[in-house]
This record gives sequence, C-alpha cells and structure tokens, in this order.
Amino acid sequence: MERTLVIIKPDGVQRGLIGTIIGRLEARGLKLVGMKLMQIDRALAERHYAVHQGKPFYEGLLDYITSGPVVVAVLEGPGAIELVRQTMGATRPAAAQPGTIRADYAIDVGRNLVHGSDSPETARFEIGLFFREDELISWQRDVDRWIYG
Ligand code: DAT
Ligand code: MG
Repeated sequence: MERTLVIIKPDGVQRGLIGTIIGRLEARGLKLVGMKLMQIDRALAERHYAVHQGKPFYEGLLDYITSGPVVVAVLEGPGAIELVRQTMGATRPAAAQPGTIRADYAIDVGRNLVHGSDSPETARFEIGLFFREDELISWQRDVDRWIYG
C-alpha cells in the first residue's frame, strides 16, 4: 500500500474545484487518509519546492503556492503515487492528456491546479512536511474489496 501527498493549489481553491479534484481521485478508488485547508507560508513553500531552487520559475512558484488557501491531502492505495500523477496529467497543461485534471481544467503551467508527489521518497518527505502522524487516519473502507482484489 502506498501513500502520496496531493495539494489543490490556490487556483483550484479559488476556482471552486476542490470537490471536482478530490472527487476524481476518490472515484478512481484512492482512499483519503488525511485532508485539511491551510495557507502555506514562505518557509514551508521553500522546503516543499527546494528541488526547484535556482530555476527561473522558482520565485513565481513560491508566490503562487503561498497566494491563498490550499487543500492538502494524503491519498492511499496500491500504486497511489503513479495513479495520482496519471490522473493529474503532465506538468504543462497543453501537454496533458485529455481526461486528466490539468488538461480538462487548466491552460497555464503556472496555474496547473494540483500537486502530486513524484516518488516514494518524495511522498514520505512531503507527507511529513504537511501532516503530523496523528493527523493521518488508517481506516478500513468497506468498498475496498470491490476496488482491488
Ligand atoms: P509537477 O508539478 O508536475 O511535479 P515539477 O515538479 O517539475 O512539476 O514543477 C513543480 C511546479 O513548478 C509545476 O507544477 C509548475 C511549476 N513549473 C514547472 N516547470 C515550469 C516552467 N517551465 N515554467 C513555469 N512553471 C513551471
Ligand atoms: Mg513535482
């Protein structure tokens, strides 16, 4: 079983797409084990996006992610990291496949609605940045036997 961090970025919250985005991930079969509305401060944004430090879009990225409330969530399921990345679509909405969140709801790489961890190491690091252990709930979902065998 795998866990991954999802962020509905400030544009997703402002545009009223929280339910749509979470709904797509839920409908796919992934299970929420943590979720909250929060505002990311500069220091947290710098830690989360440390790998992008020095890139031309870095400052703009920090401005964007700290510009309003976000929803952070941890989703669980077999292969959750890859499943979320696929459901989100490519970083650049113009390159994302139709049917993905970024293709269906976004046009600009700087307003691409959603974040998902990209590897098991990143997922562990990012979940730890945004959630305390006691904010994550391990629970049995009765429908799981109809989603994976
Ligand atoms: P992803 O969010 O798909 O994991 P990433 O980790 O490469 O993509 O980059 C993080 C975010 O930074 C991305 O969601 C949007 C922004 N970004 C990436 N490349 C960019 C670029 N060339 N111009 C502007 N923003 C960019
Ligand atoms: Mg990334």
